[in-house]
Amino acid sequence: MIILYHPQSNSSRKPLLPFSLLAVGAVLEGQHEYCIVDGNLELDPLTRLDHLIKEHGAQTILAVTVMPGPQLNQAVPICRELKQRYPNLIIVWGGYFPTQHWDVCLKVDYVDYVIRGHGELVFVELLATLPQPSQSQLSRMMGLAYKDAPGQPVSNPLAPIPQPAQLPAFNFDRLPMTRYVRATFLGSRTLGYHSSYGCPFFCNFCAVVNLVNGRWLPQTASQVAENVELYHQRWQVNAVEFYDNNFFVHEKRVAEFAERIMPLKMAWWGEGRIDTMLKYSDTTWRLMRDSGLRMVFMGAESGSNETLKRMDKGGKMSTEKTLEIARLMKSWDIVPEFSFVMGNPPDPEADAQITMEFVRQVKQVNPASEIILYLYTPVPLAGDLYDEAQAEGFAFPQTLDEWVSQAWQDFSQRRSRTMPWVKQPLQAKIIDFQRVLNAYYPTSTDTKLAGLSRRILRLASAWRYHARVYRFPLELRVLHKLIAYQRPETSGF
Ligand code: B12
Repeated sequence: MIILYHPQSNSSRKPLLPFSLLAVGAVLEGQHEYCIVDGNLELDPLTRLDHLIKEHGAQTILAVTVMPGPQLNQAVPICRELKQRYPNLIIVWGGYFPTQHWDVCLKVDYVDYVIRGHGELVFVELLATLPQPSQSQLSRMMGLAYKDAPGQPVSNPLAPIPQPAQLPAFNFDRLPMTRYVRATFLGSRTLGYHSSYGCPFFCNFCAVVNLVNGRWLPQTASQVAENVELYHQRWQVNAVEFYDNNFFVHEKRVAEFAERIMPLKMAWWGEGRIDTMLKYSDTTWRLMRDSGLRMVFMGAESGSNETLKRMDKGGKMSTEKTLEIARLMKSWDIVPEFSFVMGNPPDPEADAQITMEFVRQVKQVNPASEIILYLYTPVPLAGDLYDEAQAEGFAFPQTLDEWVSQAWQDFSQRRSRTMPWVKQPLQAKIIDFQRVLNAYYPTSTDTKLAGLSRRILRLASAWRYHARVYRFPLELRVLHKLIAYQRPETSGF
């Protein structure tokens, strides 16, 4: 029996479909007995896992998907406890966190193997050799990290990414689908979908590069449209959020998809690149709008062209392009959602200042633009920015216990206050700016925020916004609490 376990992501939000496990499960169908345990749906995941292991006995394999942040926080104590109770239980980790920090994961006795990258096929290969693979078998499995004979962590090179168009379809019957349908600003019955692997760019602040090394492999437009139609028919879904790192890479695929789903009258949302979408034809924009595209999340990243160059955004990004797409999307009535990475080394003060001013320009051009401000958070081996962060004294934890400490949980969720190159007053400045901006331009994604509350927030913040007096907006803090304002960056992916 293989138990595919998704630790709880975030207790404060409704559960989202665990696509990592749907993808892994799809290749097990018909070959292995398996079940999915989604920690987001369980009151007591440890007891549930324990029951399953007891029921299925010694041959059980626990395969866990782990993202940094809350998932890691739940995966560590649960795996540790289960290994103590069942020393012969084989535990395999996969997903973003172990892909990047495989060596740290393999230092503990409660993680036996790590699957790195898009590893569903490698996982099947590993299963064929369990429970006692030889070192030579292990050393040949691309995408596997394991312990060598003396017990030291070693990793093989990443496996080629499987072609999603040729992978078996997700088996949604493995999950209680209705529990994932939720109301969002897009529609009363929203579900997520994931239609492509990777991203063809090498932005050096992004963890996706470590997973796919610049490759992007999609499902076909008709596969995606068929699944959206299935959502619509079986679960009366009226809105879809695409979790793809970059849904809009291929214009023809997007246009064909839009055309195919047009009759369904759905609303949809996805993540894309500014420079890619600026090249789209009017015909594609019209198809996207008419098929229900409401909002596109895009990394604008910085208000400084110099920083953009250093981020390796492919050399094609500029602040002028951000303004251009803001204007263009206004004309199509599709909301741009821009994320910015603030406080980049080596001069985080100046960097943040320039970006804050730039955000104001974006709002002037298109006031409906959503703005998401993140603090620069290094990912391992990702170029100049990481090198500079290291030079300032940054180092990743060397143990899982340290990773689950409060300070590193904050780091993983991009709200750390202890990054060596970002000094406290700057952190506070960014938070204050965000507070004023969010009050003056309340997000449209918070469906509970009524017209009157929006007007109150705007009125209360107008003088600060106009006079650029962002410091200590205590009154806005109180207002945001009273109105239960939901910040867009905490509700995003
Ligand atoms: C949906 C999502 C979420 C959901 C959680 C998902 C859920 N079901 O509950 C929510 C919104 C809660 C979330 C939160 C966060 N997320 Co998130 N999230 C995503 C997103 C958009 C999609 C994930 C997905 O479904 N992928 C599709 C599947 C098919 O791919 P996959 O997960 O990589 O799985 C494949 C392989 O990794 C591997 N694999 C994965 N697990 C396993 C397990 C086994 C056993 C095996 C064999 C293989 C395997 O095989 C799978 C098939 O190929 C990704 C970006 C992306 N497109 O992947 C970001 C992403 C993973 N998130 C990210 C981050 C940073 C976060 C946060 C930590 C930060 C934040 N935004 O506050 C938070 C907190 C994390 C948490 N645990 O709560 C980053 C990770 C960066 C990093 N440094 O590693 C990503 C990459 C976004 C980004 N570009 O920055 N997230």
